[in-house]
Amino acid sequence: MGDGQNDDDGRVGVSVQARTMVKRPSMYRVLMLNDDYTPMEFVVHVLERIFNKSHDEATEIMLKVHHRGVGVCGVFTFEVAETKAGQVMDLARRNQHPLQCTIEKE
Ligand code: TYC
Repeated sequence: MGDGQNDDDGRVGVSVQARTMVKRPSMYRVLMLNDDYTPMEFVVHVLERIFNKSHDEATEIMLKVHHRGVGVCGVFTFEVAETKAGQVMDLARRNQHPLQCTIEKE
């Protein structure tokens, strides 16, 4: 104890791990892809339900994806991004829509 690097047994590495633990986590964009078949209202519903968007925000994002091919639904830590992308794909599959969602490191 004392210098933050050596514990009572004289082993090193404690401060290295402590530094790792306080780093900000990498962030990941959840992207939604356009397709010709998924109804616009379904995409808006997904954005409201899974990404907590207002109806106006959800409509804006949906139209952006519709016109440009891809759009950002939100930015999250890895596990949250993966979970939300999975929830989108599950909901789409259960409703027999081909809607696709992926994640990408910021
Ligand atoms: N292009 C679809 C249509 O015209 C609507 C749509 C928007 C689909 C966004 C997917 O991620 C999407 N019905």
